[in-house]
Amino acid sequence: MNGDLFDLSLPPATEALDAGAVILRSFAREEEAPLMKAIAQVIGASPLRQMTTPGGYRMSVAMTNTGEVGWVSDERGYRYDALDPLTRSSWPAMPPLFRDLAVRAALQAGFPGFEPDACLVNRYEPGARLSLHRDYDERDATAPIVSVSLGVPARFLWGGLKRTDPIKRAPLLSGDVVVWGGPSRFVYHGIAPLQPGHHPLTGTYRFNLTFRKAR
Ligand code: MD3
Ligand code: FE
Repeated sequence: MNGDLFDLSLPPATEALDAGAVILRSFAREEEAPLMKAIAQVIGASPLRQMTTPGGYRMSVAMTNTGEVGWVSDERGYRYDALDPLTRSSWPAMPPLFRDLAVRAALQAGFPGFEPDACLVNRYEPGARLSLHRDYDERDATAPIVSVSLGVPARFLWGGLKRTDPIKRAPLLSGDVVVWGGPSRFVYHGIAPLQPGHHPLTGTYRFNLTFRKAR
């Protein structure tokens, strides 16, 4: 029983969500307000928009990008583009606050030297969802993807490398950061329809930032 009352050990800094997937609970907690302020600036330059899938569906998640390139979807397919098709200008530069957070999270998860060149900004309204998919439009398969959740909680779904693999579920709360690399880089994943909720910084919305090395 020695030490029970005097146990000052910290909770683990990293927790494995799956092989190669590391969850850093509350990693971005102290930066939520400045992150939301930077997101507002990004949206001011390149507005959120609901993109169309190659299959002709309008996505329920509204998106924009920051960085050298941005992820876009339209009737012609998915790709990374240096220009925002809406403004016909470059995407806004990645705020140093964004980049530093992503680089620190990747390092903590065992991926030193992460150099994100793209950050997809997703905004979920109540009912918005992201159906099961894989992210394979990025050129560098050795680089992880870093995701930052802000605002209303979401239910994250992920499976395996095959669409038919069993689906696991985990809540993603504001400030949580997940790093997906190695064997989990190409797993199927999605977000269940957002439940009504409220967060002091985002109102009824959930925001998600995903940092990628696309080129
Ligand atoms: C696992 N975004 O933008 S974040 C996406 O919350 C995307 O907006 C979701 O899936 C969101 O493509 C989920 C968690 C996440 C992001 C990328 C991954 C998990 C991933 C890439 C590979 C494997
Ligand atoms: Fe994804």
